[in-house]
Amino acid sequence: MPSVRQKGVAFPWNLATQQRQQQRCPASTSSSSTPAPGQARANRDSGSDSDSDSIVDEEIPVHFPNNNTMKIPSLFTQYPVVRDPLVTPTSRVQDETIEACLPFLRGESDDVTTYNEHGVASLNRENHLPFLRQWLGRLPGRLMGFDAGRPWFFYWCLSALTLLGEDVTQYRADLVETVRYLQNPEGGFGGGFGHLSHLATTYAVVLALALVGGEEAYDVIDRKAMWRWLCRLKQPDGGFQVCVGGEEDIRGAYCAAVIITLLRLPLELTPESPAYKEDRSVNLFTGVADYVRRCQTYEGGISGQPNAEAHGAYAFCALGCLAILDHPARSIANYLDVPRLISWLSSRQYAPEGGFSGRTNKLVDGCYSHWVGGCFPLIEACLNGSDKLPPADEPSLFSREGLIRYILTCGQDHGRMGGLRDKPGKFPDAYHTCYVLNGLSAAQHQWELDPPSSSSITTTVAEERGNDTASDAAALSEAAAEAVWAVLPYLGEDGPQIFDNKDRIRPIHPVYTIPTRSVKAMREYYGTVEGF
Ligand code: FPP
Ligand code: ZN
Ligand code: K
Repeated sequence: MPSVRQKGVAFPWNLATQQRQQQRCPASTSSSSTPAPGQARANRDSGSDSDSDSIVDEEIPVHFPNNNTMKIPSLFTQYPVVRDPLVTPTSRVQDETIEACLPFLRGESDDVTTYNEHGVASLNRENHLPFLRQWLGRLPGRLMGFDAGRPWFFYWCLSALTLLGEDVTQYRADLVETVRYLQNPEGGFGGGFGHLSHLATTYAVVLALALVGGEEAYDVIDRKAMWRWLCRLKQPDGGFQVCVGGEEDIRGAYCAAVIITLLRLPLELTPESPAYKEDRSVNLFTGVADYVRRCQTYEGGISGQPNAEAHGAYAFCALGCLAILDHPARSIANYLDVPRLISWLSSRQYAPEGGFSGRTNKLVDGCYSHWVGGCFPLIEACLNGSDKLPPADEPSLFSREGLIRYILTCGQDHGRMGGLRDKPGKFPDAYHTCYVLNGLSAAQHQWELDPPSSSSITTTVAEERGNDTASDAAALSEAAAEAVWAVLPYLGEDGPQIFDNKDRIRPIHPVYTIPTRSVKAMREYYGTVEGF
């Protein structure tokens, strides 16, 4: 057995792990019972203090007592080979997280009823569905604290149900009657009845209405008031406040861009806008891309505001926003340092967990399956359409296998409760159910966006006039919204499909995070309504 102890340098973490594992697995030293799956795994239980030289697990597949061999690459079953030996509170919680995930990843968790031959659990669809439906019903009084975020529950649940293949048009009438009273006459939707309009809750309402679809849903939105309200939120530095007088951040910019293009609002500013200029040289999209650019940090990731800490949730907002303003091959390539962003995004994926963290030195969490995982289709569209950047030379820029393993083993409640979650030990909730499924969908599909056509009028216009007038900006974003994102199931060039076919969920639009047909139907409707 090879030893990694050379010239007096030891790797104490593996020793600690091994000792912890021995403590946790008394069965390995007793001959009384059949070992649980994985306990017969080579090397793992054989260590003793006298055997402390053999402290790195060998790459041996996990063997099972029933002669069934689960094919789990050792990358996902053991501690990373290279680690910083400095112990800090951060490294401790990281190790605790690995310990909590390993039984799930190794095919050993008693919570999981069925593991397939790849050591992957099946999607607990039959319990996720009622879990989601319950959050769309009447909620008990103790949940009153969520009042300010009610629209989020509509979007999270309707979106997750849609990903699972449910027809959500049955919720249309109830949704319309509920959100009608969240809308303010001065534009936008608040979280609860009588609440101030907020960009996040308005974004959630608009997406929820798009998901249920239909004229009744589209007609509930007062688009003219919405446009006036957005003009008041637009700031001279290019960004958007999230509510009148509130904070300005990149969520605001992304939510505004989504709302403007789904509702096909004009880009001209009202004189009430803090960004208004008499010469009309400023519109709703002026300076947005530059605002996003200022949010890229020294780490390569994106922060919520210029000069703050990079976080995965903001990376998605940044890329989504740029992909709305123009074709990602131009907007992302022109405004962000793409290689450094890819490096930062890649660093968010951890082994052995396989899932993503939201920021440097923090823990894996299922919701980043979307916030970080959802960045990759946009990055790929950028690379493949750009002649300034090299094409993505890998079939995938992240380990889809790792993400799928994390989601299906660690990221779901495997029991009757259903729902998806942050990590083992955490309770599932509607937010995580939505975004973990979004991430699963991103990992299971592959997107192709037509490259920008260099001969198109919009490109010429953008290059010649610097994309400053409202009509130029409108032409570019119009083309971006109409561009066809072709989707294929990702079959994997790096091995067999590790999940069961029945667990493939629906694809969603990589920018708008709702099905492409919902984006189309809503935009088509507002394109045909008389006047504005
Ligand atoms: C840190 O939480 C989280 C953030 C700084 C950003 C949260 C923002 C979003 C999830 C989405 C915003 C997007 C829209 C479209 C409204 P934490 O410290 O609890 O988590 P961490 O340890 O994983 O960073
Ligand atoms: Zn989370
Ligand atoms: K390219």
